[in-house]
Amino acid sequence: MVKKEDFFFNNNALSAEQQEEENDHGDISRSDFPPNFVFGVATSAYQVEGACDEGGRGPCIWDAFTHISGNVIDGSNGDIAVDQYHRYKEDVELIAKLGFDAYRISISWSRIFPDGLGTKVNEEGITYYNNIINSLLEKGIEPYVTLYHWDLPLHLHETLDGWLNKEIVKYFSIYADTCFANFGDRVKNWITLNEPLQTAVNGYDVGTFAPGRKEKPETEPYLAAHHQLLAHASAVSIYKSKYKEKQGGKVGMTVDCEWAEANSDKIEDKIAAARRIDFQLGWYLDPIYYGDYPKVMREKLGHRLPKFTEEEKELLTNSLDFVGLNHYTTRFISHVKESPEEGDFYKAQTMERIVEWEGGELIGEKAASEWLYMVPWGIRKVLNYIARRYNNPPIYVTENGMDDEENETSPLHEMLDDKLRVVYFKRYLAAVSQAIKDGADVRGHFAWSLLDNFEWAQGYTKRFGLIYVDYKNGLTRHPKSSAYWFSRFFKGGEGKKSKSD
Ligand code: GBH
Repeated sequence: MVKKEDFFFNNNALSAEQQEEENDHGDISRSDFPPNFVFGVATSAYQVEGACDEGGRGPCIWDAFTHISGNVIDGSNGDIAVDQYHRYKEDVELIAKLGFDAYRISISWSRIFPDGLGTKVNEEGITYYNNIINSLLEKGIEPYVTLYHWDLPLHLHETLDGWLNKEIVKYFSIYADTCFANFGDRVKNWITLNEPLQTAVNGYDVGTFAPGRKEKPETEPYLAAHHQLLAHASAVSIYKSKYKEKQGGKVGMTVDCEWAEANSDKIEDKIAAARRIDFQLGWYLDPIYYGDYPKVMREKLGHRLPKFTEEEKELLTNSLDFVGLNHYTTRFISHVKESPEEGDFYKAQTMERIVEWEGGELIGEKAASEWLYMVPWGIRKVLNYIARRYNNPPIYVTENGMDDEENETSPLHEMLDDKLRVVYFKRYLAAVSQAIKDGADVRGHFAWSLLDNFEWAQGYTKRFGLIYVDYKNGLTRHPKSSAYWFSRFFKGGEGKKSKSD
């Protein structure tokens, strides 16, 4: 167990309480970041667009998954979501008013190719993304575009088993090529995949996300991960050979990582924490930076882990202009023989995730989601880890944020007064600025999320937005205190603690 006081002393870091005190004197401000540092907000297509059968969009695996009862806690789905498809102008307007530099969206693959096969482009889909990209640029907001944020065209799942079939690499490549060709004159920052780990583990091991497979947990997650990596590498090679010179953009991939801190000084706990990081980041970044999966994964998984050919290794090498990092929370890790968690991926890690300091105090304040605790020092550690382990690549924090519980009985003004979210961002941003001072090449931070939206298996029960969406009153948008905090922060000086904070 980790003793809190010792931990902060040994790590030369401020605890939440110390940070609070510090905040009373001088707050985090815009000038703590380099002038060209990018501040953005993020969403993803399935979570916000809605219009599921408009504009020629084909069905995706999340349409099918959400319509099976029991898969989403409140029985909801993204059919309408928060209707960004029809309200993008209003949303862009809000982003501009608040003063963000960038907006990270994702493209719905089945809006571009309704059956995923890449034979016939759906022009209405192209028009929609042209419209949103153009309105962003008109307002001086830089689009950051993710190609795949979990919404695989359903037809590819039904006919090819989706990510389990190597053929998917070909279809993803055609799709990526089409996006670069149509939008690349204006989009300069691309992200191929969002959190391939979650697709592999939740989609093909524990089955809590679409396509909900859990039949062959000992092999399928590793295959799904493998094909995602190959799809990424192929898309990047297309960008490099056909578009990079002319368009001059950059392509990254977004990985997710909870920081893993050893639960004691025991060597086996330290090894377990390192292993935990290898299973998250190493799974995707080691093949790109070192040509193969981490040694510990090869040892633990044996023949269940697919192998790369020499040619594939070549394609993967140097396939990232930047690392996108989604980071929300941190755990203490201790070594155990048998993982208490469901899922082959967790069993293979022989570790237990712990959320308490010695003495029983929580690792950080709990948000609404079961898995989310506010632990600002974790983001500094994970950023420094990436810098050290992967030769200091440019990093964008492509998601970071926390959620409130939906509460139908709370009055609107209470839901808009999201004090804890303001504290979360102040502390996490302070930790990001420390990581930059430590030497990590962090280029930007995107708050998750612009709006309350469809939170996957949690439906609409969790609210991650800087902007409240009134689901009962015509999906109207209402900026929360955190949105106004950001806007003062951008103007400089006014991020300082004021009486209203
Ligand atoms: C991101 O995933 C997603 O990219 C984004 O779409 C999403 O809205 C956002 O986070 C907020 O969740 O219930 O214990 O099985 C973050 C990684 C993956 C963390 C799923 C929580 C479920 C944990 N998330 N995971 S559990």
